[in-house]
Amino acid sequence: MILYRTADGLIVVRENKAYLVDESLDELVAHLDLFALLDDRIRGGKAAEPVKAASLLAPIGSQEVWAAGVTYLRSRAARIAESKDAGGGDFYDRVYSAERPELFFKALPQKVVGPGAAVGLRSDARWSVPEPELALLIDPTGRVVGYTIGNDMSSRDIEGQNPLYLPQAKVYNRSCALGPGILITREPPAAETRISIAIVRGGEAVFSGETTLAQMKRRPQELVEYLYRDQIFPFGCFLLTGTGIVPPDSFTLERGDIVRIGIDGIGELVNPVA
Ligand code: DO4
Ligand code: MG
Repeated sequence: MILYRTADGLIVVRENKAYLVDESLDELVAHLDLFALLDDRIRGGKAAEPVKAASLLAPIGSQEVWAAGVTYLRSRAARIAESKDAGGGDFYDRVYSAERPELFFKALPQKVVGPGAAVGLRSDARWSVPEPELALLIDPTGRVVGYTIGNDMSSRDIEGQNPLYLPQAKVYNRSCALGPGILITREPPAAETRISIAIVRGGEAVFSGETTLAQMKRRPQELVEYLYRDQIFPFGCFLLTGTGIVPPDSFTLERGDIVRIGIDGIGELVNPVA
């Protein structure tokens, strides 16, 4: 089942039928068994109007958004290359195989955009890329209760100048997109689940790429264990799990581009670049 946040409230969709949900996303995430609660709503509920794409909002309440980095070989290689003049390459190599993963704070809800809304470029960046990532929805007890699509927008020239500039390269207005909805399931997505991206400029794809979850170096639960060490998340949180697709170094996003990210079983997140 997929949970959508819309201008008319929360809607859960199963087998193409939509059902209104009265609780807020914060209440749902704090529930002991979210899957069972929504299953119950569907069984006892009356089908509502289908979800309208234009009414979709970012599927987030009060959750913080965190992100993991260098969890795919492709990201490791891209980061080593972009930071070699700054001497940062060694850090990325080491974190790829270290026991402790790279985790960084990405966004508060007000910085997150939803489906159809514009993602942003930093005005002082010259080399910007989207990062298509599987996003976990984790409840306050540390259980992964859902999955959505995340775009970890990144300024590669700023990050590459000095790894200590990472927060500036990663956290700015409209630097994170989530959506279109949250897959609520008790089964983790299969290793062969595909993540794909197409960047469209003037009606033509100027970059496209694809990977699978099988390429991810770390298990989601391993990332969650580190994130929840000595931190409490009363409303749960989202965790982006890292990118396995990086465009060639000659590529930078431009205003007006359209970023389309698909993940099997979840849907497609589409955002223009502003
Ligand atoms: O270390 C920099 C960021 C890495 C990242 O965002 C990723 O691998 O997805
Ligand atoms: Mg990333």
